[in-house]
Amino acid sequence: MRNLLILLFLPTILCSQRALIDDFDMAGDTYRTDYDCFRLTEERNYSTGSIWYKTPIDITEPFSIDLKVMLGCKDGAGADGMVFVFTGGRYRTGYTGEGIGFAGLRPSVGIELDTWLNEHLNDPVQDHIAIMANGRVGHYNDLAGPLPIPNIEDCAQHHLSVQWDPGTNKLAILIDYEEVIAAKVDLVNGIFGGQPLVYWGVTAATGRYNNRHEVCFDRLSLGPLPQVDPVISRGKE
Ligand SMILES: [Ca+2]
Ligand SMILES: [Ca+2]
Repeated sequence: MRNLLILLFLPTILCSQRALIDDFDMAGDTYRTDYDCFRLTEERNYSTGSIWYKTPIDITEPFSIDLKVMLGCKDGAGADGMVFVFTGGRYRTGYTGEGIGFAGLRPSVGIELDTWLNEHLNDPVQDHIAIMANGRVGHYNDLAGPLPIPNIEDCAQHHLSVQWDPGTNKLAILIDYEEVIAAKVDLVNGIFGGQPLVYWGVTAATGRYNNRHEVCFDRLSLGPLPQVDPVISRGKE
């Protein structure tokens, strides 16, 4: 009986793995904190940083990536935000300031958490989230959003989950365990030119204003997605 139970639970155990700190490369101003997270920027102007998982992931298979993000303690004067990125080529950090370390990366898909209003990019006044393609940070051809969210520069860690289902081409983003935005997109053919192996990571940047940006990785789960409550998805479907 005991062996049977072990066999039953084995697939679940095997398809979920805790991301280790040494599984990531750091770029730009990033450094590892003494509590095993990554600080991508300090409270310093014109800073940028990124981390990248060293092993590419196969986007023809379903997966979810869970992490915690901290976007600083300054609301009104805090900038610029963070972007979770899938990228095809050799990974690096994109442009600073309003580029949030994502601008200029191509081919790519970015899930932007933007905390600074740039009117010429069509940013909403509030902190906002958007799913964007190919390093374009202006909100003119977003895959989903931009969607205003409550102030996220609240000095607290927030759980972020990125879930990909190639069966339905749904890329869904959960903040603090609630789905807030989703896009229907053919990642393999529509974005990455038929290339199924892509790198993933997180970028952050400051400009004329700044904030402290940190990320801690929790878990990479390969295989069928966990069931989540059917919360209203306000992204483009
Ligand atoms: Ca912005
Ligand atoms: Ca804010």
